[in-house]
Amino acid sequence: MKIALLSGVTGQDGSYLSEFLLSKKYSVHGIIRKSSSFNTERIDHLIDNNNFHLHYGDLVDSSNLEDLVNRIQPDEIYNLGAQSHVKVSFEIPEYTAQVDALGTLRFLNIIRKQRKKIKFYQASTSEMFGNSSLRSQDEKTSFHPRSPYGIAKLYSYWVLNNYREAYNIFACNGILFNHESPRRGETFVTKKIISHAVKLKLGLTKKKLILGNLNSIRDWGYAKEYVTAMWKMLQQKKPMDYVIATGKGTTIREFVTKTYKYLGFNIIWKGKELKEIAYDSNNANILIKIDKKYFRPTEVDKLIGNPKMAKKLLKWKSKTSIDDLIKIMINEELKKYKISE
Ligand code: NAP
Ligand code: F7E
Repeated sequence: MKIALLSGVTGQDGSYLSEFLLSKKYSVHGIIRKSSSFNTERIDHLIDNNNFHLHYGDLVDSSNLEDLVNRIQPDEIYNLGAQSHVKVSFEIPEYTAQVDALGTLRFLNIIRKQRKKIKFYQASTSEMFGNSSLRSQDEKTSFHPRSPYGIAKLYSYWVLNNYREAYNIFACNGILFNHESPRRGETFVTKKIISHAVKLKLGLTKKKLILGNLNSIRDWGYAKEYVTAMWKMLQQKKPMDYVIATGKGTTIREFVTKTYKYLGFNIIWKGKELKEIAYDSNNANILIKIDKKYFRPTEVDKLIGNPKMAKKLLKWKSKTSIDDLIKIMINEELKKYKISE
């Protein structure tokens, strides 16, 4: 039986990857942080599985990580733990670097010192590309990160490359573009829009949805599919870095329009920049407004990935369209209130 150790097991990707690895008959060990409130909602359904084990730990604590690797003796480590919010990284840049940059170095040093045959997956990100003038980004595109988050992740990308070359460690960067699901954190834009629109539809709120920059373009895929690519990378003969994306871009404005339309609202956009609003064509009620507090000091305007290499070498391809992803997220949200479309 193969053994996997995951950081970030309580997060969106950690929960899907755990399910996937358990289905492949792995023994799955997840690192959870001590929290003053419950943080295991996404993995509660796995806790009774005999092959699923949780351990307290933190990416800022080297001795803890070393102890876990020694005790568990994993075949594969998936480093998914991170302060993963781009806007928050402007407010806590030093902590973001501690976790997102040095956390990776800590794991790589443990592998270097102790057991070189452990395979290592690093959760890299399209945010490393920042503002790229290219139509789409692939493994050869140069980096220009635009946030402390993107910069911390770029450190991890490079240190992994260096350790792979210097010490022959089997390590891969999965350069994943945005991926969403019903398990997405509430403060990311897709989940924020869908949670609000569903409450509005059910008459549970009368409040307006307040958003930031509507013009940015993101390449949104389905998280459940993306975690399979992580595993595939570690099953190849040679360790490499791969872009994982759908290849299609959508603006935040288009995402809002699609979501509201699926729920039966016809919204009309009016005005520009901070004065832009969206109103309901049936009754002229204003549904969406803009507030500059949701803008970032530096924005990444457009990210669209080119997943050609993953398709060729990993035989991996995104299957869920943006419209289907919205439907999946809305229907799960409705289920919370025991209603489905
Ligand atoms: P997420 O839902 O925000 O989950 C982050 C996980 O990291 C949580 O389990 C969190 O624990 C844990 N964590 C935070 N700080 C930690 C620390 N100091 N020590 C140990 N664990 C810590 O993120 P996700 O969407 O699943 O993303 C997974 C990874 O992929 C992250 O590294 C993210 O940066 C990267 N990524 C995500 C996307 C995307 O679109 N989702 C795209 C590219 C890359 P708590 O539950 O206790 O907070
Ligand atoms: O923002 C705009 C915002 O926070 C997407 C993380 O998983 O993917 C994620 O980072 C866009 C940005 O995701 C609001 O300005 C407008 O242009 O959902 P987000 P992100 O920043 O793309 C990458 C690949 C990761 O690696 C990260 O870990 O939406 N936007 N209005 C807003 N964003 C938020 N959060 N809230 C708003 O109200």
